[in-house]
Amino acid sequence: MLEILDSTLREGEQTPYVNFTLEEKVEIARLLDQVGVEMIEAGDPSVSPNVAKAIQRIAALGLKAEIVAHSAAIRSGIQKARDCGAQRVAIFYATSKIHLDAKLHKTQEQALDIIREHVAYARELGLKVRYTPEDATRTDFEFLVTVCNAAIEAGADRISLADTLGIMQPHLLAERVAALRTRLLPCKIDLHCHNDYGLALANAMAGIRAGANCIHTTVNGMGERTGIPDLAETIVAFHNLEGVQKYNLAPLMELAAYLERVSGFFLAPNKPITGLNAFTHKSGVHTNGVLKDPRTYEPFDPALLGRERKIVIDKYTGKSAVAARLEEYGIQVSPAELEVIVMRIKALGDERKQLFDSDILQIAEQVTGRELDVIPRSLQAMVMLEVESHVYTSSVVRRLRGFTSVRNVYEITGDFDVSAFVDAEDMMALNNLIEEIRTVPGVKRTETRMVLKKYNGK
Ligand code: HCA
Ligand code: CU
Repeated sequence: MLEILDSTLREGEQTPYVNFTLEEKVEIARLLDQVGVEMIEAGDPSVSPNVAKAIQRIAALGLKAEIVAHSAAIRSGIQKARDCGAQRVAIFYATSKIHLDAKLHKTQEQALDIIREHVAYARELGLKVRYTPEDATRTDFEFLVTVCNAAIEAGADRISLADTLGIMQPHLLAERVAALRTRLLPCKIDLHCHNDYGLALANAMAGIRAGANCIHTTVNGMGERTGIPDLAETIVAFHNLEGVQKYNLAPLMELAAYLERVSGFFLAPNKPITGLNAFTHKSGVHTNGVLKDPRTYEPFDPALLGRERKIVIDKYTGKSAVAARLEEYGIQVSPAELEVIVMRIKALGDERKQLFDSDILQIAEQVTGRELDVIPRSLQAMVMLEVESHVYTSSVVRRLRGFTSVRNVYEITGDFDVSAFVDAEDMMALNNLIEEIRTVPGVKRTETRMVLKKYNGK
């Protein structure tokens, strides 16, 4: 059964120009725990004191997920991992010839000793150990087997097959995993697949099929260069395509949005699962199909993620989509009117980059010759008021009801105490009205929201 280690806090913070605060890291860890990932890689404590502090805070939260600290094969790093309260240390040491020669200046024999020694040391400190042969996929296979078995003999119970440069293909990774399975001592195999060719998740899925146990992910696929598999894509792909339904999908959209906010690293609209356009349909053929039965052009129901489908109206649009959009506003048109409306939409769409609902409503109004009450004729606004704590809200409400341009007044909960719907002929009149409302005794502050469009109830 698939396991997930999420490394948003370690690999994800290695995204160019991304740094999280301590509080943000704690929030990310909490949300990941709600999703139910088996392991959270919380950072490498040798990077900085604040990274160490974050691991410590997260380890103390008592989450269900196992908390993993990353470390190079150095004693001080492994000690720090223990001091932070991590349950497991993930020790990485590169094994490919290019890394040994150019970066580490070590022979294979020296590397083997270093790996053995540090895995054993971590076990002495009472830590569970994952060993990562960095750049494993460019490592001589026989040496890879030797090194991993040495790490397992020294006490590692997990090996992370790191495709550090993202050079694998699904069939090749599957072959390697299957071969490792026959040659390695008992251990769990993690897959750490970088996405340099856009194959990270495909590679990881193939690896799981071939006998690996765990996929490393990050929220929004963050990480060095082009990152690693996205958490939401991984979970939804396994949920829908492989029947792995043990994770809680509910926090996934919130996690993606939260990470966008705190990282400044924004998703492309065409990003699968969490991207803006993932459930948006455009061409007449597609929208017509989707309106008749969403299964025609949707791989799965967007409600699975708490999302909604969207239909874009522009020159590609056909009659059924326009009729459906008008219907949303409670507007019925005859087939002949619809024909003309669509023609005009296509004409306008040819001239403009983007059409808005207000354009469509305006066209509908022109074609039908009927005044559509969804288009506000005068300015309408919602003025929200906060009332001084020592003043009776009802006394403010009474005063507001005396204004002729105030249509409805509501007492409400939340940051404001009262909300009033107001009409005004123009901007000046609205401005004057708000000024007047502000002079009502007991009104502490106001905030005004203008109505752009109105939907009538069924
Ligand atoms: C890196 C290390 C690593 C480690 C992966 C792992 C990689 O190069 O920054 O420990 O599973 O990609 O090899 O992220
Ligand atoms: Cu990596």
